[in-house]
Amino acid sequence: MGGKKQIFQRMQAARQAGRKCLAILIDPDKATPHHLERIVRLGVEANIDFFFVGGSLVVTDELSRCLAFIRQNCAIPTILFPGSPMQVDEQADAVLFLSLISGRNAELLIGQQVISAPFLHRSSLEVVSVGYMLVDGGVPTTVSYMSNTLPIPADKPEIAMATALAGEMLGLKTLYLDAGSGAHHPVSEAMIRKVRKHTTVPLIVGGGIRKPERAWASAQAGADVIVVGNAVEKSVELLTEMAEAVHSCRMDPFNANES
Ligand code: 1GP
Repeated sequence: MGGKKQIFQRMQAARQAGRKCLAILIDPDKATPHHLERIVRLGVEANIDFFFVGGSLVVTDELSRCLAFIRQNCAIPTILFPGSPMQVDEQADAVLFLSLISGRNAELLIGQQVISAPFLHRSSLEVVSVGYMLVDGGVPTTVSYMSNTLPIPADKPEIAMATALAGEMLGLKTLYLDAGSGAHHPVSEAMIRKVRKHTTVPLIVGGGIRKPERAWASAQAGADVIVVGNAVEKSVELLTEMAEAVHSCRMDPFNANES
């Protein structure tokens, strides 16, 4: 195990330096070859940090084609963001090994992980464990339906904080606050700030981030990795502005927990 691109170390180093990362989420079912070609080209130009690849419900076999294209055309690290244990492909550099700690569905807390662990152990993929927290984004998303769990209420930062703390205490290497793809409301700055203040591992934030200003504000509030999917799917040019916004944000690593 342990991919050559050392994804976790990159996230951790960015956090320690106060540098912010942009991850573009690609849903293989929606990415046409033309779209993919443009995303990869703009991603290279804008020097984005990661491609997340996956979806809650990947219904075609496009995953492999999508990963092969990215790999052949750029050196940007690709990270699987799997909606099910079936979405494992060694063409990626790493896999987010998600435990849905905001929910009480045992299958998604530990069940699916038990099924996929032996496969991942034998694979070349770097396994990055994630305390995955679904936050109410004002609309039922595919992931809330598919996971059959209740999201954390948007106006309860203290629940997110306690959940995140428990995740870190259990040894999960990263945390992910997700309002879900296509959320009406992204995770609030107050919630991001609260989680940031009480935890020390890299913090990933996504769901419903449509504007560069919002990406910047989420990074400024304490997110280390900003994830954008839908907005760039709809308008690829936005990728450049998103990267500028996220990369222009700096956080004093020594005072990061005070933000
Ligand atoms: C969803 O955080 C990601 O899991 C991205 O969401 O597609 O709304 O940007 P969007």
